[in-house]
Amino acid sequence: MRVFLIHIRDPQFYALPAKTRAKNGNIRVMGFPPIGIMSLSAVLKRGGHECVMFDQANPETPNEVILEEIRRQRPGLVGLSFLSTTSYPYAKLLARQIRAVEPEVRLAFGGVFATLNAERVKRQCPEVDFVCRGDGEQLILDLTERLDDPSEVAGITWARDGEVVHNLDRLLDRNLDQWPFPDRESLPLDFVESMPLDVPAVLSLERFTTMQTSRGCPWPCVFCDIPVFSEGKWRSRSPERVIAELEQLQAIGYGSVYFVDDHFLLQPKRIEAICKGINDRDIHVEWGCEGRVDSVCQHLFPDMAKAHCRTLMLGVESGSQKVLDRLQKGQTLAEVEATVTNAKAAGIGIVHGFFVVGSPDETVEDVRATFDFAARLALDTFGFNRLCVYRGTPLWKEYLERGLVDDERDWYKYFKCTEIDPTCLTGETVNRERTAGFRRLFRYKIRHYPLQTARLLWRFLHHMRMRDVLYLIVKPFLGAKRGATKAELVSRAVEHGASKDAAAALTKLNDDRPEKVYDTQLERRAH
Ligand code: B12
Ligand code: SF4
Repeated sequence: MRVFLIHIRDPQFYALPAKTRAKNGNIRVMGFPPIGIMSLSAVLKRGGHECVMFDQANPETPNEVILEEIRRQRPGLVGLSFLSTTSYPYAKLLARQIRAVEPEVRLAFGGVFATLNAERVKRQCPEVDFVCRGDGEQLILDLTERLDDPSEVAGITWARDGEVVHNLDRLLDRNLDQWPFPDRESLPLDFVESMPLDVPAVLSLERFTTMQTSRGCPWPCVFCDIPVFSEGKWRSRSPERVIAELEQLQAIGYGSVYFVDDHFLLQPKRIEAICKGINDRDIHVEWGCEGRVDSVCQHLFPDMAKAHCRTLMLGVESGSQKVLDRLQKGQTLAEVEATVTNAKAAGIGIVHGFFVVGSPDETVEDVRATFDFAARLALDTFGFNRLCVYRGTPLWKEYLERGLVDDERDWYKYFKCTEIDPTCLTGETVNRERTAGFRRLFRYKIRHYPLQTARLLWRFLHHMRMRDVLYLIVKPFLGAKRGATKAELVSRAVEHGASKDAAAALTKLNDDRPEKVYDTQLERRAH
């Protein structure tokens, strides 16, 4: 069967770095590759199907081109893949456009958001035949065989005689080694480093890709839906498969890889074997990963550094123990300090801290403590996002009980907690404190970590234009809230809070609005 797979993006989350092309003729895109559809494409091809992928980050395949290709090639199934609440409006839009031009084609949705909201998505978007939940590999193979009667396909939500049917869940498959490596070479795109500041990843302009070496996380942080998505389980690929994939990536010219695992630092034996394998096979691809600060793998940081781990991203969240406990993060400030110190001492180049502000019960003093804590830590980079609440998380459940959200009315909306929770500071206060906090943080870093700061600036200058670096430095001191500059929109080289706000606002609008925003983005890009 011919299957089309489309990775849906909201334009706020990728950028075209330059008009230059890669040596192989591919268009260079700054962002994370669509590893979800790449994984499914490999599985389909191995199963004897034909698969054509599209990524909305590709300026040469706007929706109109995708529609034309669907008309021309008449695939048996079109799968739309998207990650989050903010890309759902664009998925709906494309699904409706496809249905309008091809009334007969079978349409499927998949990804985390669709999984956690399957029945509601099916009702709101009846144009889509199948909402696919959880892992897609075996599911899509099964679906291609039973398009006409999917009643036996576990993990899908569909409609029979106008009634929404929620088939049984698929059993979690622990054998991740059975799947082929993602199909990274079929899209005419070369990805380079992801947004250097929002998510610094490996901070390199080498040919970049992502890998998934494990899935899931068993912790109960109240703002996170991964434990629900992964049924509280952690599953991993064997070190041998991970090393073989890295070896293949090196052979085809990739220079940096980011592991999109939810918690890479979980199993010491596996990490030890991966690091050993990397060295034994002379793999020199640089990599980055994420993990918890209470990881029992810290003694392996030196091994990881030797095996070219360049970036370690840690979920620090807050500099207030009270807030950490409120978020059920299950970690202490002392653990954060020890982990950052250990990682730097081990020689890991970039240690990043993910922080959130605007949490329930957080006071001005807590926000200040967070920035002061971040300043004192030997972190190289940091991000301070406003806490959001998604359906599926324990925090959403709490908000339902407190009457702050309504499942029927609000399930597809993107809320910052400050917008709806009276126990949060106001958005204005959080923004004011964040600006002031950044100033103190930068001053502290320059005074107490001059070498580290200089090294980081040098690194940025190596990869970013001077203009963007300067803007980055002065931005926190500008005070007044400003919209995204052209440079921000185009290069994503600087923090892009305003674009994110736009993405969030879009989830709350009527269904016709994404169409207009999409058109505006295309026009803007064309100029
Ligand atoms: C990497 C990542 C990013 C990258 C983007 C990656 C990309 N390609 O664009 C960056 C850093 C840019 C990012 C940004 C954001 N992200 Co993010 N991200 C992730 C992360 C860590 C991994 C995703 C991934 O690569 N998974 C690996 C692939 C293989 O899995 P997959 O895509 O899910 O696909 C599998 C299945 O879902 C299924 N499948 C997928 N599509 C389809 C389609 C069909 C037809 C079928 C049958 C099956 C199927 O099959 C695949 C193989 O099994 C996830 C966490 C997670 N575990 O998913 C969060 C996550 C998806 N992100 C999240 C959020 C909130 C965001 C942001 C809104 C954050 C923000 N406030 O700025 C933005 C929005 C981005 C956007 N618009 O899509 C949330 C989503 C929560 C929600 N309910 O909305 C998650 C779940 C993390 C979390 N717990 O908070 N993200
Ligand atoms: S925030 Fe991180 S540690 Fe907490 S549940 Fe989510 S993935 Fe796990």
